[in-house]
Amino acid sequence: MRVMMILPALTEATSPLFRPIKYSLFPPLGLATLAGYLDESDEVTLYDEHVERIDIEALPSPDLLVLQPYITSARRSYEIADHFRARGVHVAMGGLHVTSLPEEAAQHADTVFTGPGEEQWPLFLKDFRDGAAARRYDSTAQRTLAGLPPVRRDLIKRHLYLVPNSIVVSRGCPHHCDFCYKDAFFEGGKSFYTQTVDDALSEIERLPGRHLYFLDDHLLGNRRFAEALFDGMAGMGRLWQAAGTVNSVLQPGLLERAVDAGLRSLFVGFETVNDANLAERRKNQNIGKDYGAAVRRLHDAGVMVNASFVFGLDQDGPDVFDRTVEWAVEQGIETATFHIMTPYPSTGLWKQMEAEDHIVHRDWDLYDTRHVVYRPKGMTPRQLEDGYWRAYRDFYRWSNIWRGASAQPGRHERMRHLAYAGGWKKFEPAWDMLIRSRRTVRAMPALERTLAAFGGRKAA
Ligand code: B12
Ligand code: SF4
Repeated sequence: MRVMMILPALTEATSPLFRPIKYSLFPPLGLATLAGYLDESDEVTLYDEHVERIDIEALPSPDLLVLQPYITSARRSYEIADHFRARGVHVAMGGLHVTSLPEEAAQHADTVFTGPGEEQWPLFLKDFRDGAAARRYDSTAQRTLAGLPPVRRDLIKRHLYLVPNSIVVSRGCPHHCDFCYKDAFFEGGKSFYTQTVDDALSEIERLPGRHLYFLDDHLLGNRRFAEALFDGMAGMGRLWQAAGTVNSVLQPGLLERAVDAGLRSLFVGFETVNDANLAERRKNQNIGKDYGAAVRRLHDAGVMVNASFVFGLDQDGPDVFDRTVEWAVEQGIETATFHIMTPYPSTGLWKQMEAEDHIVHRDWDLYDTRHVVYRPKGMTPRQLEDGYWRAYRDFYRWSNIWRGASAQPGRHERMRHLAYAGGWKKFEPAWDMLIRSRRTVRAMPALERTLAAFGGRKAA
């Protein structure tokens, strides 16, 4: 059987003019995971439009086309799907956006899947080979990562990515923030589960080099699993980055074990400096937590912080941008990611906004967390978009990078701050040249050196 898999990209990612480095960071792990279920005799090709151009007219017709649309790439995904269906190709679609809006996706696909793919995808493959594929497969309660075949990393064009060693060892998250994709995606079954520690360690061992990036929503979410994983990784000489909550950082002992296993930077969802927003958005695990203490704990352990913030929550007024940037700079946070609150279809936030008639349009292209797609309560849409862009500009001003560096506890940490924060945002044009040279992976040694030279816990 000839199978073609495509991760379509939103328009900006394929722009001939300028492509932000973020699109060249991570390979398409979801599709490479599904490819693991194919037979050895199947012929499979995997394209990622974030890093390569595809001319759909020129591509041959496979027996099966597999597409994974995100909300912002839904339009492009449907365009590709319609093209291949017109040629008589069977098109299968699944993933986050399809799970949010299966009826919409079904207008462009022969088969749609809701929820994680591991359970229904093998059933579909059997049905498809038997000539009896159904129109829709819904993931049910029996979710597990046990027996997961190895991710088909041989299909990933490693040289096109800055972080080819991306890895996921769990699915979902134990929390229930109502703006997050998670509860809607995992509805009807378990919403947080992990691989066995042995399987996760084997997957890590298969990856060359030192650097790893865990894309798990919350790698520290199951303490027992996380501790066993970190103990297994200690001594491997890995340097890695991951995501975790404020709460998990403050837990005694866990962070230290992660650092001893090679943790060097953590993506943390602070979301808002307005405490009143947290309860409204069910971000319960952050309520009453000392954000400053979490940052200090990370810095003292030699871990850089990538802080994530959302603007436009109900309690936010026009002062929220300056307050957030000021707080982040004062704390010496190395990198920050800002978002305009975006109600993804079928989340709790979406349902609330629909009921209040606050959603202003359904142009999914603009659901990219940089546009205002709803009527905010505490400011105008214009103030919100302008404030969002200003926050980025202000946070990454050299004067603020210097101020952030001087908030660091020691000389080493200050150097690291300058190397990382400066390198990340200030050299976007250099990143762009590297992407165009189609050798993005060449930047990896520099990233490894930065993480190795400046990170880690001082001996007790
Ligand atoms: C890595 C990542 C990226 C990477 C690239 C994506 C990539 N290469 O896969 C980059 C940095 C480019 C990126 C960008 C953006 N991202 Co992003 N990203 C992620 C992240 C952290 C991990 C994705 C991943 O690898 N998951 C692990 C794999 C194993 O899971 P998976 O891909 O979902 O695949 C499984 C299932 O979905 C399903 N499945 C998927 N496809 C199919 C197809 C079939 C046929 C079947 C049967 C099953 C199936 O089976 C797979 C195995 O279980 C997720 C968070 C998350 N936990 O998923 C956010 C996430 C997907 N991103 C999100 C967003 C909002 C964005 C941006 C808009 C952010 C921005 N402001 O720029 C952009 C735009 C993306 C676009 N292309 O349009 C949202 C998506 C919301 C939505 N409803 O679509 C998420 C969920 C983050 C969040 N919590 O809000 N992202
Ligand atoms: S902690 Fe993060 S991943 Fe978990 S539900 Fe909240 S936003 Fe989603």
